[in-house]
Amino acid sequence: MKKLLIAFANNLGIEYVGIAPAGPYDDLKEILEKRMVRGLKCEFEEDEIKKRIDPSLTLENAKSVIVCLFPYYTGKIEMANLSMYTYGLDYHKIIMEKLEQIGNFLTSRITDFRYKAFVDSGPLVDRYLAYKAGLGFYGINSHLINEKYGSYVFIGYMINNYPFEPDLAIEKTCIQCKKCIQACPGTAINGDFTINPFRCRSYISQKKGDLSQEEEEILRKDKLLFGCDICQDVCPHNERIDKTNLDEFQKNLIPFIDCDELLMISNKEFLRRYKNRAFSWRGKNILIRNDKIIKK
Ligand code: B12
Ligand code: SF4
Ligand code: SF4
Repeated sequence: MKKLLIAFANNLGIEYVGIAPAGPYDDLKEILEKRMVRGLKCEFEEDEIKKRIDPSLTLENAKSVIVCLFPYYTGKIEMANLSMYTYGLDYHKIIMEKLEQIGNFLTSRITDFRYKAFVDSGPLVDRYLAYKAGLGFYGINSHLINEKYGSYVFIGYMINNYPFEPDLAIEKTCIQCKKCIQACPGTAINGDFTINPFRCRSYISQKKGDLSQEEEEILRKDKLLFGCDICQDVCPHNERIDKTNLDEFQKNLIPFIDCDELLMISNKEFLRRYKNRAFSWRGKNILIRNDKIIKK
């Protein structure tokens, strides 16, 4: 059955698919508890640690987790003022569609097959699952790095009730050159494979409300209006990587947004034009605010 799953996923263009065990994940519990004590948990994450380490609290009788990588590297675009992960159509939608196709396929093959699919906004910890499923290794910048596509990969997963044989984690880390630590505009990279989200420019660029002077200074250190790519740009593991093989992330790219144009249009019009883009989820005023701060 695992062979059939892999063949079906490959047919959808998903080259990297692996299986993580169904937990509970005691080693992750320790990481999350330490992080909580250090005040590093942010509001974009699931609150309850027990839900993050135990798939069976999300799907009763969970037996394994299918994990897939979705590369999105398109090559550097110099005039870009958006982060690379938002160039293409919203990855949440594209990935969910592919995971649902896998779900339908397995439902047709396995009696009483049940699953729940997630990308980004699910209860579990996506990078941890990809690591456990043998799809990559950790960087000091906290990214999950894949041998072929580097860290420019999204992660999607399906908690399910079929006991697929788990894969083995790759027992290595990045080469620890520390270039990401030196280049990070927010000095957010702690050096122990964790980051401080509140100093991360990506977090600040998505944070609503007024920014402190320090946050504004961090934002001003780069030109991107949304997100931050610096710790990936400088990473040697991203030097000779392949561009995405997925059609959906190769076409319809919007690497640049003109804030003068945004000032002229209503929120409704903004959503009409850009609601299928990951950079639009916090609204247009965040982008306009960031533009003003960066140009100050
Ligand atoms: C909250 C969140 C953020 C927050 C905080 C990020 C953070 N590092 O905590 C903010 C807004 C800052 C953010 C930014 C970005 N994010 Co984000 N984010 C998330 C989200 C929703 C939750 C992250 C989380 O749970 N963190 C908790 C910590 C404990 O887990 P972790 O981040 O995976 O950290 C791991 C390492 O620290 C490692 N670790 C810890 N201690 C140790 C010790 C040792 C020895 C070792 C080896 C490892 C190790 O284990 C942890 C568990 O996996 C995930 C999706 C999800 N639900 O998981 C996406 C996710 C992590 N983000 C993603 C992306 C693409 C980004 C950005 C690149 C976007 C951008 N260009 O601006 C940046 C990158 C910033 C960075 N350097 O991490 C991708 C990452 C894909 C990848 N290849 O790694 C994810 C997985 C979404 C997805 N499904 O594809 N993000
Ligand atoms: S995304 Fe930017 S601000 Fe965040 S850790 Fe990486 S380099 Fe630092
Ligand atoms: S830049 Fe160097 S230290 Fe940072 S993640 Fe890449 S290899 Fe590791």
